[in-house]
Amino acid sequence: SGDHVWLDTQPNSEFNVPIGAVVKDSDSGRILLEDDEGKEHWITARNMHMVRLMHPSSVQGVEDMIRLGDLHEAGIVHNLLIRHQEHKIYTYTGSILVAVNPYQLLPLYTVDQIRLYSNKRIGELPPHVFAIADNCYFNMKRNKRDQCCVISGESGAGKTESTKLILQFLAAISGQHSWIEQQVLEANPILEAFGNAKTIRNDNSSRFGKYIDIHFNQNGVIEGARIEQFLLEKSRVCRQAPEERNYHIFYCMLMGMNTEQKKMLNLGTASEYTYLTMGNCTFCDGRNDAKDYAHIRSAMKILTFSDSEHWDISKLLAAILHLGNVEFEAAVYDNLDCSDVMDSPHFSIATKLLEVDSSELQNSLTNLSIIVRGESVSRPLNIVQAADGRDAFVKGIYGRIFLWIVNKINSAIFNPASQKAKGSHHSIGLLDIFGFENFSNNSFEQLCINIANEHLQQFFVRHVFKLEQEEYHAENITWSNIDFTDNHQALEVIALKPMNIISLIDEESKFPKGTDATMLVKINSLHGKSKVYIPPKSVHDTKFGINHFAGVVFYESKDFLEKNRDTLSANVMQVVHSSKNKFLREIFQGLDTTKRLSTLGGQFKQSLEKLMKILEQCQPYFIRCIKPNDYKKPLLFDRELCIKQLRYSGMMETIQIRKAGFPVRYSFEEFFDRYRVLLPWSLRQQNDARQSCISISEAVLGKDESWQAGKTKMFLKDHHDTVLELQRQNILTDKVLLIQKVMRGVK
Ligand code: AOV
Ligand code: MG
Repeated sequence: SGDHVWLDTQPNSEFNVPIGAVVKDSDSGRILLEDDEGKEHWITARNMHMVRLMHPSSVQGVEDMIRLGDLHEAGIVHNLLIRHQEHKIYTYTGSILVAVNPYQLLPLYTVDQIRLYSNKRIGELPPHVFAIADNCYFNMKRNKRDQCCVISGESGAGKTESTKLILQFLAAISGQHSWIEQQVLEANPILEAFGNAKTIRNDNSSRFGKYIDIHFNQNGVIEGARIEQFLLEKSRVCRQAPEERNYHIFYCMLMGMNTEQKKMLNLGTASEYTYLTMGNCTFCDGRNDAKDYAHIRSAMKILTFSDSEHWDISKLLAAILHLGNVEFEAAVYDNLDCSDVMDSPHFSIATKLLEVDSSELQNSLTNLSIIVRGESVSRPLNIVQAADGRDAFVKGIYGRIFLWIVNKINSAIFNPASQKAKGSHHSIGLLDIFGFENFSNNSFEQLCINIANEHLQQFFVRHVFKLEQEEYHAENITWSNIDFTDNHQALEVIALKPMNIISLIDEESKFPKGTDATMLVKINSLHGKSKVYIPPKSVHDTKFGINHFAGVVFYESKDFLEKNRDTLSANVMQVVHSSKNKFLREIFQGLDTTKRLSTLGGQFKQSLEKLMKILEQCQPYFIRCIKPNDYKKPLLFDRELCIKQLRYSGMMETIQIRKAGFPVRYSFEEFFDRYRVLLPWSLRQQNDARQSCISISEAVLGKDESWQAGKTKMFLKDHHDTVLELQRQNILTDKVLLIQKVMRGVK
């Protein structure tokens, strides 16, 4: 009784791995087990093969998974489970942090905790996201190199919260309580108001990706920052799935704005607007839209948005809501299906807010000009086309407001001096994108989101497995290869090699006669046999599948081309350019209709590739966020869901390579420069850099196989780095220096 065991009840099912259990009782030839989920099992002698004794390290749980005695999936998931039950949501795998979403506020992020974690090496204290932030900062100063923190995990796993915590930590330890630090922190509420929304996966789901690059001066003080955004999901402005909401800002504005302002914009309550009620959900439990609005307003002031700029934005947001309520009625002229704008106050309010000519706007929404043999010809639109055109206009406005806001924020927080001082000044970049998504209905947006996640996974695989093992070989390190799942092939088919899926979508979008159906035919003919692509089931089926690293996702191809083209008709652009609303004209500036703009997919691909280049220049830290259940509930750990995430993120192999490998590497010169103080006196005369490094390591880390010297570099484990730093710190404290001086005097 009291023994801990692994219980394997269904050895052959896919997501079943043995569960931890404790022996409760026994009688004639049977034992009673209680498993990790509280279920009881009587095991008879005949079934004893289903039970194995647990390693002591699994009974207590470990802070760093490379120390697990039971190095198998059951061991990993059990370790995370028992820690999660004790509110220990952070666990290391070497210096990679695994963070399980607690879905409750834990007292882990106080000022005291910030103080506690500052200037400590990884492993000195229990695992924490602050420890990662602190070590990023320390590494930046020590190695004089840009750092980045890549945060991954599926929707709702906790990426955005982790990003905010790191940002708060860095602002606190950079230690000036300056205006710029506050500005960098307050950029978040604005971005989230305009770029986050309630989805069924996450009440505060990021619908855009962001890379925040924080710039520090030579003294490690924040001197500025820059935010890069990726592909806002514009379709949400016009359409939401059941139980989902539009962007927070709309609901916040309607709840938080004062009566007088609302009157000026003719605004009512959220339930009155088509664009806010498509998901049949205008409230979000746990959010206070009115309070958030006050926060957004104050954040905007901190980021130097003037009152009139705020008002300009509000006017356009209100115009969007009114446009959404505009309806079209069918009409027939000259035997053609046409449409008219139905009479309603909403249309005239929208025209007033947009400051455009009413008949011109009406005309541009119900007709389409096309150029035929050099001449502009007008063609009427039916009611469906007219509504689509109106939605495209609205999406254009919202997307442009978002870009304008990001630019505005950057103009407040970006310090050109830090750009000039590149080389001596360094930065920490935080990447927080939209997590992997698989809904019951997935479209072009999901494809882009999931491709971004494929790129991130590849970045992880490259760094943790590929580059690492290549370097061991190049440096003649004793090493037996560790296998890992590489998503490179999939990424090639989807986005990299010639004629990849995304480029076929792009090509078809540029082709005037291309349709979603012709696009599918092309993809089928080129990738029908690929393991990555799953063709539609029949000629009538419009859904295709992609085998992503995180699972198969089926995409509805309808509207793919339209979404990818992302163009506004010349008529609508004409209305914008002739508007008296200066702000409306400003946000559309530089958008010339005659120029063929690159597609959404094309722009996205470009910005992703640019991002990957930036990341390649940095020393990366990784945080893997895990979502413990689908119900946003505290203390509920769904084993199967977690096993799935651990599996596709490659956690098992990651633990193996971090356990056997040498993730910390220094050239002999770097190593010697930093740790020469640790070289025993008797060996100080040595001239050979490599030999000196070996001597230091033997003295401090011991003579064993746990570290190695290669051809040009020292190869160490994460904890060696900690030990070396701590010893160095000790030696450099004044007391020791003083003793050394005295000793020298005596000699
Ligand atoms: P995500 O960024 O990974 O999803 P979030 O960071 O928005 O996920 O987290 C989702 C929700 O989980 C938050 O709104 C919090 O309620 C809760 N949560 C996450 N981390 C913590 C934490 N450390 N402590 C307390 N609660 C937490 V998406 O943006 O959908 O991919 O596109
Ligand atoms: Mg997020």
